[in-house]
Amino acid sequence: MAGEPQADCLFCKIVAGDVPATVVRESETTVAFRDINPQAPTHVLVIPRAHYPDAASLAAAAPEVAADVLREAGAVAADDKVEAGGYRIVFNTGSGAGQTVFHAHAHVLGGRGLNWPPG
Ligand code: DGP
Repeated sequence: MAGEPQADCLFCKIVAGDVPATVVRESETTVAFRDINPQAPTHVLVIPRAHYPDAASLAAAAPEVAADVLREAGAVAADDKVEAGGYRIVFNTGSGAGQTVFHAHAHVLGGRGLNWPPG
């Protein structure tokens, strides 16, 4: 069921503390941690504590939590002091777009020049 922890979900395991991660921020509804394979000097994932498979399903089921994810993404950029240089918030949605973990997450990327369009 949407929102319920999934036994086979890596990010649910990070939320539960069963898989270690470098957590940089926590809120009542979200956890932010550094990506294991960083693509920029700042590369942090912000996830809802509850399980939703992607950003669209999160926004449909729990729009207030989707807003929390965005607010925390901005806070990560401020904490890492990458606001001034510009940063990117990315939600890969679907395997064709590069989504590999099907627990909604925002990538926060910054600290280097970011090209457009992305690859
Ligand atoms: P995506 O491809 O958009 O689904 O992004 C998933 C990201 O998750 C990818 O950038 C790598 C990251 N990732 C995968 N496994 C782990 C892990 O065990 N720990 C951490 N911190 N990040 C992970």
